[in-house]
Amino acid sequence: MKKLFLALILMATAVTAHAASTNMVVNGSFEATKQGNNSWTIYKDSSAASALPGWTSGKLGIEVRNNAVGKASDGYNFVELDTTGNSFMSQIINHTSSVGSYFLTFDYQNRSSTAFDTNGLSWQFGNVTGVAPSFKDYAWHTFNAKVVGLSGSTELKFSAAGTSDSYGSSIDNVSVKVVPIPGAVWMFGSGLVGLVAAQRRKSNSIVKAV
Ligand SMILES: [Ca+2]
Ligand SMILES: [Ca+2]
Repeated sequence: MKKLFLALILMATAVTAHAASTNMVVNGSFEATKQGNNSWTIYKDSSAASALPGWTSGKLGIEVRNNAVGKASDGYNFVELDTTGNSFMSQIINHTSSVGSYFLTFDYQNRSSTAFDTNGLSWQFGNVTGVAPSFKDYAWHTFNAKVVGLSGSTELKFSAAGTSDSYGSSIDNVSVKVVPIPGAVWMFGSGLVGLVAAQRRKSNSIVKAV
């Protein structure tokens, strides 16, 4: 019985940890598109065939690059939102909750060999907005934000900022994950303790009946 109890607790811990580590963003690393090495393409919502999976684009589309003017921070592809001018991309994140907390994370990089003021990025998740810091280098930086109090489905949106001139910053590795609730594993474990105890009482009563 002790082995069964330990196995159930380990299973509960694994299930909770998996829920907390699941990325709620579809195609957050932009790898769903087979973009040729050292190439780029602008994707728009005008038809399903030219849309970027998971994302809604602004009128000027979303530019996907593979090893072109920089390298991805995760996988092969990354995106730029100053395509032929400043554009945006958005996605509805489902199954968010007003009682939950969420970590938004993404990687941001100034476009190499361009003036810093031609780059820039703003983001919005629910009613929370932010601007990526103006890093004075051309390296990838990871940006984090903790967001609380969301409704059942929440829009995540990134918009190009800075000068609208077709040269913009790079984005990759976008994720939204549930912030683990302290004690959630304990509560789940406590429930299993009760379940195991009930099974033990039931077994004893059966033994006595026999
Ligand atoms: Ca990527
Ligand atoms: Ca620009």
